[in-house]
Amino acid sequence: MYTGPENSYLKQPRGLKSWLLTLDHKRIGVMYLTAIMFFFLVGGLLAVLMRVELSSPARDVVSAELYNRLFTLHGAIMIFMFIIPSIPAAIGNFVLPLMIGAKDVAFPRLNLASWYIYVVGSLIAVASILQGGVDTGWTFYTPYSTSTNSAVITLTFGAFVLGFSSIFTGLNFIVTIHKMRAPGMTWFKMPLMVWGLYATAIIQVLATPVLGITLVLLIFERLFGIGIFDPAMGGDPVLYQHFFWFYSHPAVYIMILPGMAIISELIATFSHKRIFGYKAIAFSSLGIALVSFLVWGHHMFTSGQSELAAMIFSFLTFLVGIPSGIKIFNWVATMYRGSISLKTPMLYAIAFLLLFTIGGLTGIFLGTLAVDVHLHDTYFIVAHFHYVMMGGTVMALLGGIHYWWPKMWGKMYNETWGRITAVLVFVGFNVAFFTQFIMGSQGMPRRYYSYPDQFAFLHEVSSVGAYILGFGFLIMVIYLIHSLYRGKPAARNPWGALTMEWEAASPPTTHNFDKDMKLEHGPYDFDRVEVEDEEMVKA
Ligand code: HEM
Ligand SMILES: [Cu+2]
Repeated sequence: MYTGPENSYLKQPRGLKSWLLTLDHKRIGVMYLTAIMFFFLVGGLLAVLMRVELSSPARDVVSAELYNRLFTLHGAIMIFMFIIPSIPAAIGNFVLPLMIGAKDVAFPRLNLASWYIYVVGSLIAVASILQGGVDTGWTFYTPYSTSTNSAVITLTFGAFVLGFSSIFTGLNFIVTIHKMRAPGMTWFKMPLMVWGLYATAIIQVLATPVLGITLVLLIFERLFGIGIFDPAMGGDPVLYQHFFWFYSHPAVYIMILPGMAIISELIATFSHKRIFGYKAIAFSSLGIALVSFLVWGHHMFTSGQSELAAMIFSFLTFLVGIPSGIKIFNWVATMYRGSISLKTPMLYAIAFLLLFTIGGLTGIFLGTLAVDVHLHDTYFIVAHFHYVMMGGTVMALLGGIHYWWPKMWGKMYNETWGRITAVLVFVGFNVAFFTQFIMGSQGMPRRYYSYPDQFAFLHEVSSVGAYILGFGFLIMVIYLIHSLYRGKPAARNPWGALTMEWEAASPPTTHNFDKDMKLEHGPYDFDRVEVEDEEMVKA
């Protein structure tokens, strides 16, 4: 299928075995990308099935028990197997060494091991389906998760294994960023993508072990009745929630920070302008990483925690808005008076700005103690986190996939179809999820397969939105795969960008660059450097 140069990393060395045993970060990135897109498809199909059920108030296609299993599996797959590894492990693996002018990551064998651990963890998690699935929700709250007879142990053990993959990727990236930068690339000459991956890696390494321990405790509680979450034995079920959210709140930043990292690159390149407030963006990533450890109690306002604790958590939650707001402000300021080119990746970046802002601001509503008591466990929550995770991270991921597609495969995708699809995805997404803010504020609870007639109209609209979204993804799959066979050969630097990965061939050779790299200009010096844009077409 692929007809690029013989010496590209895609062709050398040849054979399936050379892929399965590869130590090349680019190949590992491509293998991750394939795997996460597969799970995105599976998770997406489960979502569509739920939306079919929800398109009318009555019971249509699935039973209550099956519905519970669907949203649990959808949530677990989307979180643990899709979005957490998506940008860092798939895109990050591919671009990080290229962006810092290195030949590979610091520990290539550990990198390959991470991929295998990911595959094994995913297989274990998916095996829970064979045992009849899990009905607890992806959060596995006690006491229900210790008493239900569904396959909790298998799914949580899978998530436990997946955690190691994430930890090792984080460790690898931290060392790579410290040790492998090309001469001249000081910390403040790094692309902002690298800062974002660095902040993410810190959370991956510090928070993920907490989830690992929590899940092991849950498994032990089920197997041996150790009593840690069981009040009858002196334990406390709410303790589980503390442990879980101590990881899972920072984890939402494992999901969003790399998305923000991509957005910085897209906005600078397609505004053709020096990024506004480089240091502020870099430090706000670290700021978000730090504050993310202090706010987990906002998931527990209704759990009976003390009022003082709730007030403090509420206040700390507002603080997260500051570094996030700084980023949004700086991106908009970068676009201001830039020479903006509305290529597909930039359309996704703009979608991110709009949708993440809605997701983030509704997060502030939810962080407000009194408001959250009303909105807790309603569709407002479902809408909020889909705006952040899908409107934020998935939009950034799609932008990143299109942006680095020419580098990854040496082929250009069809720009017209790219733009049409970006609009479809944007419209479908909003129709599917904005409706849920309204339903949520009117009291529609989450995790129900059937509901009162008053919500019928909005649910139906929401389902139509999901179908539009699904249709958009279908077109995307078609034109992306088509591009591999028929796409125009990509130039070295098709977007006229200044970061180092664009100095490598498209696709790069096995060792990335044909010379030893040295930093010659900053990543956003558009005002100083004339870029050789081999195919800079005006939009
Ligand atoms: C492809 C479009 C998507 C659609 C149509 C969709 C739809 C849904 C639906 C219908 C629910 C169940 C709501 C309920 O009954 O409470 C749900 C829950 C959830 N979704 Fe999605 N979703 C999509 C994408 C995503 C993505 C990309 C992510 C994360 C990366 C995600 C993460 C979750 C999570 C964590 C839950 C909660 C599961 C639980 O309550 O345990 N979804 N989604
Ligand atoms: Cu949180």
